[in-house]
Amino acid sequence: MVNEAWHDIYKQAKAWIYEAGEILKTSLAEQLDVQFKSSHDDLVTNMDKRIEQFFIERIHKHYPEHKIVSEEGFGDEVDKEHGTLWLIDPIDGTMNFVHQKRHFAVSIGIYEHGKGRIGLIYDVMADDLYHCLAGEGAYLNDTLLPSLEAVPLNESVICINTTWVNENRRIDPDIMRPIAAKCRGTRSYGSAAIELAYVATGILDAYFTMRLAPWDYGAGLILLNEVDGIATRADGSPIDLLKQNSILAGRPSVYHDLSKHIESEVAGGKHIDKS
Ligand code: 2AM
Ligand code: CA
Repeated sequence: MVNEAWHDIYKQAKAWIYEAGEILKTSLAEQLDVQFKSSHDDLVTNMDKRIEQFFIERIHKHYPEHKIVSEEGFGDEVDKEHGTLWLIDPIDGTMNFVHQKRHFAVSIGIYEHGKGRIGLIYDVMADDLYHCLAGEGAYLNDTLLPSLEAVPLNESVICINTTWVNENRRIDPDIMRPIAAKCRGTRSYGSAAIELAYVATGILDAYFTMRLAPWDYGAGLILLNEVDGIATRADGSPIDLLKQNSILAGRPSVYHDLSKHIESEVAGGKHIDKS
């Protein structure tokens, strides 16, 4: 596809994401219908479904040849990274949407034959749009984001969440404890998309999580790549765009520090889930 066509899609997707944000904002004053999915902490609302349908209807109408993979399952069956693919999370941070009424985002990553082209993460309540068209710089609203520079580990703020202390541990907690002790601080915001956007802007220095789905990280990876950040699975292998993955992402210096630490702990016999 020629660059002009990508500019049109970029403009259109931004307009839709702002429109979706308005619908979400308005909905906070209304009664939400909240349901459990796989467990008590896995929530879905009528709004997740409504916003997903909002995008699917528009994308199918405007770009009938494009495919969609989205969280609530109204998208397409996709098993190969070919063609133009939209990875959509209508609400990333649904628990925040329900409980905090802030720190939730609409996340859209658009790929062509597996290559990231457009990344959009809209933090609705902050009215912050993190966006990029690959090769043309990443932005927070109208501000160009600089390339990520080196930061020492002991001055870094790292985003981690409880997936490493949960009962069915996917990582040996002994791998994580020294990291938490060596960095300056840890944070957890409850929306992977916002957390990846924070890494892209440099207000977080790295992000480490044991399980994310394509719609959670689809946009974040494209933004991060645009500012020379690095993202892989926890064991350093490439992220499979159509599967659940662990994610280790960061500015290069901190990414490499964490990666080396994990690698040496695993070589010493500590357990890490390969996903
Ligand atoms: P969600 O709100 O769209 O479900 C919370 O730390 C982050 O992890 C959120 O981005 C959340 O996305 C995501 N998340 C929660 N449970 C998950 C699961 N079972 N698999 C993948 N991602 C999950
Ligand atoms: Ca979601």
